[in-house]
Amino acid sequence: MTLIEQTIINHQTKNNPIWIMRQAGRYLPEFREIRKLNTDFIKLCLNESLSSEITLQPLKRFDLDAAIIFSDILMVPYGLNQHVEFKKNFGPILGELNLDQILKIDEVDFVKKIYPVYKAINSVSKNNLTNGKNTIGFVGAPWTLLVYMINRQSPKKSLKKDFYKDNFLLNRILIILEKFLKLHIKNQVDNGAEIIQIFDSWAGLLNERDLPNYIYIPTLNLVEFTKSLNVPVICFPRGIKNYSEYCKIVKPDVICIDYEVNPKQILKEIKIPVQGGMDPKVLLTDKKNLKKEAEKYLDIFKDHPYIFNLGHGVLPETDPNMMDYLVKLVKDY
Ligand code: 1CP
Repeated sequence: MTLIEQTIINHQTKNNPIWIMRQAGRYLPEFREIRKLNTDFIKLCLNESLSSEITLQPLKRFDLDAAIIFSDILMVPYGLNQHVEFKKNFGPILGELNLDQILKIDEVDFVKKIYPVYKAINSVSKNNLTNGKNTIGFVGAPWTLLVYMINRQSPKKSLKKDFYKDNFLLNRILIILEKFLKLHIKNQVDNGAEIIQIFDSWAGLLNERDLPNYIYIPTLNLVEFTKSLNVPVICFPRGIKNYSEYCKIVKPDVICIDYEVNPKQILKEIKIPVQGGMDPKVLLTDKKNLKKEAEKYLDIFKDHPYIFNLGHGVLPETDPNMMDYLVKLVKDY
C-alpha cells in the first residue's frame, strides 16, 4: 500500500504523504521549455508523450507521493465540442455553447477527441518513477465546468449578469456533464488512475440555497460512482463556507481545504482525512517562514490522517528550491 492509501484507507497519521496541486507546471524551467515550443495548450495536453513527460518532471526532482496527470478540467468541454483556447495573460476562452450540438455527441466521439489523455495516464502509471506512488486522475466538478461553459471565461470575482437566465439550459448541461464526467472518470481509472480528485474551484460563487442543486447532488453522484469503481475520491470545494455539511452530504474519502479555511476549525469538525491548506504564497517568502507555516499544518493534523498539499495551485513565480525544501521538510517531520 502506498503512503497516500495508508492515510486514506487505514487512517495512518505517522508519515504525511505529500503532493502538490499544479506540481507539473510553470514554476519548473523544464516545463517552460516544452511550453515555449508548444503554444497551443490543448494540443500539448493531447500530446501523449509530452504530457507524460511533463507529469513526471516534478517526480524526477522531488520525493512526491503522487503524480497528477498533466491535463486540464476544460478538456471535458473540449471533448463536448465547445471551442476552448488559452490566451496568454488572460486564461481560458470558450466558444459559443450550442445545446443541440452537444446533445448529438455520443460517448465514442467524446473518448476519441481526448483519447491521448488516457494513453498518457496509462504510460505514467506504468513508469518506474511512479512505483510505490499513486497516479492521480481528476475532473472538474459539474458546477465549476458549468461556470466555464456558460460564462465562457474565468469568472474571477463574479459571474456574467445573465448567467442564471436560462434555467433549462443550466440544468440540461448539468445532466450532460454528469454523464460525461462519469465516463471520463471511468476511462482514467481503467488506464491506471488510482485516486480521483474533483476540483470545484468556483464552489465559493454559489448562494447557500443553490448548493444542493448545483453542487451537492451532482458531486455526490460522481463521488458514489467513483467509489463504485473501488477508487478513493478527494473533493476540493474551494471557497465554500460549511465544510462539515459538505462532507456529510457529498461523502468524499478526503476533503481538500483551501488557504482561507481555518485548519483548527476543520480538525474539530471533520472526521475524514484532510488534504492541503497552506497558502501557496508562503513558498514565495523564505525558508524560515516556510518551515513555520508548513509545521503549523503538520502540528495541527499530527493525530489526524493528513495529506500535505497547498490550499491552491503552486504559483508560477515559485523557486523550485523552495519546493525541494518543503518536500524534504514534510518527509523529515
Ligand atoms: O502554461 C500555461 O499557461 C498553462 C497553465 C495551466 C496548467 C499548467 C493551465 C491553464 N492548466 C494547467 C494544468 C492543470 N490544470 C492541471 C495539471 C496537473 C497539476 O496539477 O499539475 C490541473 C489539475 C488543472 C486543473 C484546473 N484547470 C483547474 C482546477 C484547479 C484550480 O486551479 O482551481 C482550473 C480552474 C483549470 C482551468 C484553467 N486551466 C488553465 C488556466 C489558466 C485555468 C483558469 C484558471 C482561472 O479561471 O483563473
